[in-house]
Amino acid sequence: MNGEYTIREIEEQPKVWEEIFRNTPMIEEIRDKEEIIYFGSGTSYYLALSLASFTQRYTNISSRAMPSQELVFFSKTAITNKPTLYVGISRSGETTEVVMAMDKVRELGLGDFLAITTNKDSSLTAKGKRTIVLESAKERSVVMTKSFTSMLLCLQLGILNTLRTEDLSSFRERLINVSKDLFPKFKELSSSLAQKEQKEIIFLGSGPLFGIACESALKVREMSSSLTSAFHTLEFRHGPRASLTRESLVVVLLSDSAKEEEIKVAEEIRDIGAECVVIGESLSNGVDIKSGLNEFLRLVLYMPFAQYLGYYKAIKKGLDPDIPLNLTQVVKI
Ligand code: F1P
Repeated sequence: MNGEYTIREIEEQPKVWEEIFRNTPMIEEIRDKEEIIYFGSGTSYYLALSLASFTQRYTNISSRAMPSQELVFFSKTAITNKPTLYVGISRSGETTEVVMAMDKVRELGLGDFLAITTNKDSSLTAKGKRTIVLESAKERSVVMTKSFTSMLLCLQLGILNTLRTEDLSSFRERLINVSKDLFPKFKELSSSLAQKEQKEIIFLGSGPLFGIACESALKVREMSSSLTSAFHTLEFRHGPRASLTRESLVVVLLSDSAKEEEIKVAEEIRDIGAECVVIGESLSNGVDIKSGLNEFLRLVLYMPFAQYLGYYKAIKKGLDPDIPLNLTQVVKI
């Protein structure tokens, strides 16, 4: 059956998340740092975007995300002489640019080097000073689903565990309990939306949700070869909305900090006649996640919507989500 690995990996996420809560790492490397730079490629870069926003919010340390290629080819625009923690993110641990970037920062950078992967015998594992390996997040599919949310959650928990500022057991309880209803809710909504023809599918997100919006757009694009894009929510007014038609689907991933303005953007989109789905917390008109978690802690809960949408759209188009067109599981140049 088409997509059997992908659907299984999507639905295994809460189980892997539970295991990560049971084995939460410490990330002592953040101590005494003036900069934290997360780097990865594709999905792993989008993970870095959300994680950098979360990290600066909780640690007050300047935190940035960049595509691995920028560290390799434009290292002078990224590396400073400040004490820095470099974190390489890679499901396979074999993406050429990520391995090259880790080499580069070790050669040029000051500070510490951490890696996270699902592949314990990878080249990245060999290059990092310390590597967090999440074998339970290993995937058969080309596209990243549980590996994305698991590596994101693991690094979030590692930072919270090191700071000792959050009650991780209540975080775990809320995340796992809400997943029981949320996954079926997203599955039903996404499978119904997937039956419609959309000219374009756009995801909007602010703050830590911009990385989630980018990853959501990539998931649907990769699995179903659909035209998708992602923007910061209010940025959508500054030009990108020009392409909206009745065949457009726009998904607004609501934050807490900009919620009121983001809802106005959604209303403007509906006024133009495009379909608009709003996903957030404490919502009357939209999909209410009902986690009781803030915009930084509930990040992984937004992902099943786009993962299911990509899966069902691929099936509708007669494609196999496990083997997306033009893609390989590991990108080596
Ligand atoms: C990540 C990546 C994904 C892409 C596809 C192939 O590589 O390039 O971004 O969507 O799944 O793998 P990595 O995390 O293994 O470095």
